[in-house]
Amino acid sequence: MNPEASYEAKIEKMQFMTPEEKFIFDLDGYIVIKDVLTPDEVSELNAITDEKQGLAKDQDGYKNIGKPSTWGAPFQTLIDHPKIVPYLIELLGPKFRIDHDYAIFMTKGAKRGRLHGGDNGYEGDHWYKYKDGVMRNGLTVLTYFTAPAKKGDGGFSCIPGTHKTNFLSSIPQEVRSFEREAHYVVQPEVEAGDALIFTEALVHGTMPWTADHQRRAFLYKYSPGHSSWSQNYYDLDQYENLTEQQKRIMAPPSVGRRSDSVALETLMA
Ligand SMILES: O=C(O)CCC(=O)C(=O)O
Repeated sequence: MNPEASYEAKIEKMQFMTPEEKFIFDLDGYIVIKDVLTPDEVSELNAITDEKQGLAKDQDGYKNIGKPSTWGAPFQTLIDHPKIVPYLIELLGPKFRIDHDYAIFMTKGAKRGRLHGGDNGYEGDHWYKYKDGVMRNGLTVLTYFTAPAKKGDGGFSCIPGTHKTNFLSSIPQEVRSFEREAHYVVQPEVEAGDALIFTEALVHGTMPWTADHQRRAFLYKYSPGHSSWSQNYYDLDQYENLTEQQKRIMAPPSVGRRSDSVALETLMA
């Protein structure tokens, strides 16, 4: 076969992220993508959320609910939202798969997870690599926001650049637990409709929520096609009208003859 005709050769020439976006992700280990969802999409997702979140156990203002992707078409679409797919291909490769998804809701005063993550060398799934112009990641999180997180509101926070740190074990415990503020811990600001992608190789966590409005974040987590963080794979029977592309993205991990998640014709359209 003419190697020029291969999928890899063709997509190598495509721009999935701008040079500046690649620079930012490589530098920081995360990137905020503005205005991924329209105001109408945000309203639709919030209306469904109002109904669904009542089912979850409230843990002192914190709720974690599994599989929002099963909450109907608007949430199913988030699996392969067209504005997000280019980032997934660039960061996880053409055979990326969805690993698991869940929602986080927090009300004022709610506290949760310490700073964690990072490529600690033994967990295996939290990694970031760069070679010859190509970035690749292990488990990678795409968070959609349907409520804003302004400066100081709390929620997602991280230590930019730690996906490449050589001093992971040197982060003080009181910084990890948010008991001591440190200038190198940041809480990225987002608006409703924005999305944020980060590699689990980045040190990250959940700052206490301080805003009057509820935090609403939907975490769709992806792996390269050959790996899985979760012990469980997607049950397609829980979904209606899945597209062939979504079925490929939801397939269990594999290596040999795995289909590309997004067909070349779709990319070139
Ligand atoms: O968005 C957040 O609150 C952080 C989520 C988190 O810690 C994770 O995905 O491992």
